[in-house]
Amino acid sequence: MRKLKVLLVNPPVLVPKGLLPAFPAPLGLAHLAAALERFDFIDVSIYDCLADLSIKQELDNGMIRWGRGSYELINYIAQTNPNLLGVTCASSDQAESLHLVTDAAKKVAQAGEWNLITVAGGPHVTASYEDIMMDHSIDFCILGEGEFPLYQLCRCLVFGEPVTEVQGLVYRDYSENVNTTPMGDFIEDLDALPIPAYNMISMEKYIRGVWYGGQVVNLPYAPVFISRGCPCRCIHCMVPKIFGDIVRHRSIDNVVEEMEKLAYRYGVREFHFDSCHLLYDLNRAKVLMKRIIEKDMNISWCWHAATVPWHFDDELVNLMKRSGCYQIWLDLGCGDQTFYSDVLKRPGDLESMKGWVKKFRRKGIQVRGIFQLGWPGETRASIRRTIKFASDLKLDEARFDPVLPYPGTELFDLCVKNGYLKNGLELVDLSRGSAVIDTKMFNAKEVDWFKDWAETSFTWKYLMARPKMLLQAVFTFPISLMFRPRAFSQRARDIGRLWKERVSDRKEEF
Ligand code: B12
Ligand code: SF4
Repeated sequence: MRKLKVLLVNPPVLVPKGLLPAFPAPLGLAHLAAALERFDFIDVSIYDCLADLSIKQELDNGMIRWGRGSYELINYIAQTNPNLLGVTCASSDQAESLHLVTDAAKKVAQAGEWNLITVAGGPHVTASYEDIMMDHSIDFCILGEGEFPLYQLCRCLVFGEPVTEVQGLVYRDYSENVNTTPMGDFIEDLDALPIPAYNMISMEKYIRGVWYGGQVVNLPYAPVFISRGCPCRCIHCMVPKIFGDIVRHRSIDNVVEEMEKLAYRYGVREFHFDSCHLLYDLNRAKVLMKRIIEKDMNISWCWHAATVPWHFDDELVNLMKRSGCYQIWLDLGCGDQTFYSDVLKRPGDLESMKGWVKKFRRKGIQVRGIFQLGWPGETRASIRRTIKFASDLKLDEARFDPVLPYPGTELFDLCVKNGYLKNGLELVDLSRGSAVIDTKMFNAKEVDWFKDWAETSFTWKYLMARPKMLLQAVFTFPISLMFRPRAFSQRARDIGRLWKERVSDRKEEF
């Protein structure tokens, strides 16, 4: 039987000049490859453009493209002659790289006169497939969870089955109209999925944390997924669109088996749980932690996506510590309960977090906070409440980011509907770290200013609550000044603004 050659591509990444790329393993592709590998009629491999970050290209728009580009892709595709090329697009700010890959691929295939089918998938594709299909170098888009539809599409190409049977497929009909087939059921039993094909990506580099911006205390590290889907409706998130609105968990045995394999094969000593749902079901979480302790796995782990304050209890905090947890990231978005529940539509009680942060920190688990500023409908008062809340939480660190509307989210639709993206939105601007939304209350520039203000204000309160560190800062400040005059003038300006803001705050009535 003829085998279908499938090449899955992890595209190069665009990063603003001056910043280093921080891109972790392409888990989506590793999942897809593992799922396809099981079928005799498919020969699947992954081409990871990020396997070589010594290749860089400076672009006119102030971005650097890191990783293998068109030239390397063209050579590789010409040598391997795949029948189907699948490209992932993890986030919308990287859309340009998706088109770069499919464009290069189609050109080689046309020159070599062989028929190459290109398929795009991933979060951005699920969000913006109509725009994506305007590019004729892309034949199909697959929406949401990709394992089953991609397998179905491979069957169509080999056995001549009709593509209209493939679930969640976007295709052009004979009149060039773009059509979509209904998305089918999600994979109910996640244990039925094989362990991701780590052997097909540059795992040795990813686990060393070389391209990862987060903190790792115990290299090598690896991310592990415990669930898919979410019943919540947070306005900034499109997870329910990708994986559905019911949480599907992997069994604890299955999760632990993957962790053990990663530890055995790659010497992984630290695990990152990047799912909002690690503590969604308290009992399951406890069983996982007990298992790690019983097996004496001797690992460290952190929870990166604590977007929602699910219920905690004292036993859980103990188990977290004993099983190796050293850090959690609380990505709460804002610190104003009414705004948090009514506008951001997030579940949970923010006030309860104060006590829990204390308990986590007492146990030696660091708590970092991430907040976003400039939500539509947010007022100066709610921003101030967020900053106060962040300080009151007594976090180890807080980060304040501008709110960014990613296509596919309710937030994006809201911004478009109300004309909050006044200057239009270049997708690449979502990666620059600056605000892009002009709400009724503030323009994007003001939001960037609030971000500086929030950071300065938090640092100030943080130091005031820690006299030892304040003293240290007073001594090291003059020295750091000599080396970082620009940083100093920036901070001095922030403090000036902060002072002005405090004065004008008193005059304001909310
Ligand atoms: C872990 C995570 C991160 C990690 C690692 C990201 C990574 N690239 O691996 C970190 C913290 C670094 C991160 C950063 C960011 N992230 Co993030 N992240 C996630 C998270 C929680 C899981 C991603 C993951 O590994 N999923 C597991 C794999 C198996 O799923 P998957 O990649 O989606 O692949 C499946 C399908 O999408 C599909 N598929 C994927 N590729 C392909 C290709 C083909 C050909 C086919 C057919 C199918 C297909 O099939 C796969 C298997 O079912 C998701 C939310 C979520 N739960 O999915 C957000 C998410 C992907 N992130 C998001 C965003 C916005 C970002 C940031 C831009 C945030 C920021 N402002 O900095 C950055 C950008 C980083 C980047 N360019 O990748 C958004 C993307 C939304 C959008 N429209 O762009 C998501 C969806 C969360 C949200 N808010 O809705 N992120
Ligand atoms: S942010 Fe987390 S809790 Fe909210 S919808 Fe997304 S996955 Fe669900």
